[in-house]
Amino acid sequence: MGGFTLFVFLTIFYICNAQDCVDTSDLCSSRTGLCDSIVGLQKLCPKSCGLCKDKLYKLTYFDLRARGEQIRWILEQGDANWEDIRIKQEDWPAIKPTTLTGQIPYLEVDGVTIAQSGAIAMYLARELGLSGANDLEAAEVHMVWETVQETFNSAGRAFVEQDPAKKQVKLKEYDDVSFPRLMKFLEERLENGEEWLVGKQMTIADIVVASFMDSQVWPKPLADLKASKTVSNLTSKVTSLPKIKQWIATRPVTDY
Ligand SMILES: N[C@@H](CCC(=O)N[C@@H](CS)C(=O)NCC(=O)O)C(=O)O
Repeated sequence: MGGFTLFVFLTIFYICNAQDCVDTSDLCSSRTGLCDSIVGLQKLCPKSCGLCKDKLYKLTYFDLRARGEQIRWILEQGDANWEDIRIKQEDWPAIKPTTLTGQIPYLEVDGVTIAQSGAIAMYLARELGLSGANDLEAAEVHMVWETVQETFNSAGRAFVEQDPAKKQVKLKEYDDVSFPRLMKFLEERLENGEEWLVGKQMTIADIVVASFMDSQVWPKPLADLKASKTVSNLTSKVTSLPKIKQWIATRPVTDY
């Protein structure tokens, strides 16, 4: 090994293994920047190279899985230091006007609040080393995320509809269009025996799909969700990851 290579290796080794957590956010961001600038380092030692372990992420959502659960899984899988803030439905009207967009989830980190679940998911994916190997893979990850979200939104529209006739129309749209479209899209990505949805490693694309399948027992019965062997296998693989498995076993129990 040449001297320079050895130097780079030792530097990376030091950064990855440094135990002294410095929780000054400026320093953390600059060190994260250093890590990002060395090709592949984020993959070797995600979570800001182990230097910013105490960075705290606060996630606020209802006491439900629904739209918040995928973000909780990302935080768990990324081994993040995070707080699970759950708002009671009856408290929401008073809190709503104080939020950025009048909606949840939102994430607070380093004094900044981020609304919109897509923005939160993509930000955490980058922070925690779960966004793919390069920008192109990150775009593919985002594509999967949006496709799942459209299906989630279609189910949501049917769920909240009060008028029985309109509800049937919305359920039919979910059954005939949204859900099959998602399954076809996912099955095609996995059809050549691909291990993960994007690239050669697990990303939040796999997490969001597994979380959707795990939570989405309405309006589809579980049997329908399991009809696709490839998607069902992927879901099992993600839900068997030790950190996610542990989260599922210990998380608050909610109806949906
Ligand atoms: N586009 C937003 C949608 C957020 C959203 O619809 N949140 C719902 C809960 S799942 C909400 O805040 N509902 C309460 C309200 O709108 O007052 C996102 O992806 O975060």
